[in-house]
Amino acid sequence: MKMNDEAFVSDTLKRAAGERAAALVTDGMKLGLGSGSTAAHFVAALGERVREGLQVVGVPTSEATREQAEREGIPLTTLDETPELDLTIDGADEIDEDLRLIKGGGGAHLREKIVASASRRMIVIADGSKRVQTLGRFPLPIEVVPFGLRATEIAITKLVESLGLEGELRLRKAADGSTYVTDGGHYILDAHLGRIDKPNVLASTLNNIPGVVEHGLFIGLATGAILATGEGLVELGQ
Ligand code: ABF
Repeated sequence: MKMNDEAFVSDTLKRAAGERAAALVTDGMKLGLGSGSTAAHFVAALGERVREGLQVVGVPTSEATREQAEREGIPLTTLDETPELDLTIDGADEIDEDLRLIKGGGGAHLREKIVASASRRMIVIADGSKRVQTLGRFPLPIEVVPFGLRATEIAITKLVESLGLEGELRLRKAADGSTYVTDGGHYILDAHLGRIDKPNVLASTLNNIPGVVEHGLFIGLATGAILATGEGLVELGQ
């Protein structure tokens, strides 16, 4: 399918960020391999370096990334075998000035957060349009257990309102119209909040709701970012 110009520019920027991230990897690194289209560019560039002799192992954050990494010939491991990682490279849907993220547009945020938490460093790669002053324009994915879904929805709505936020929760659908099911067998409620003024508070309180498995607010996990803009790469943190 031919990309339209905007999509082509975005993909070019994502590729630049992914290739820059792959250049940061050194021999012997234990890596977290992110998910999404930007991370796919990183995995492809990493695969080239592996085929040239780079010695690394990687923990994939989704089945899609696992399949791509296997095709690229990147040696894979698990967090059980390799519980402490050196570096995770992953995409994001929004990035604020404090490197707080909204992730999960692709539904992989549960494994992504676990892998990021096991990593000494996490570098986010994205096209520059993902950078925002305030998180929340992108709907916040909230992963929930199917059991008791309606009760969980009501609890989340009450919490959101208690924090002075407002917005609609929408059960994520798959392409065929069925309810989307994550790699972990859960559902996702996308919270269309518009803006999240206190992401740290929302992140910690969401975790207290029974039935909520995980959410897409990544607070204090990203140590750096590589943002590709029309003027070049912007590198933040490390
Ligand atoms: C994944 O990549 C998700 O957590 C995030 O939603 C998505 C970003 O997608 P893309 O890189 O395709 O813009 O990490």
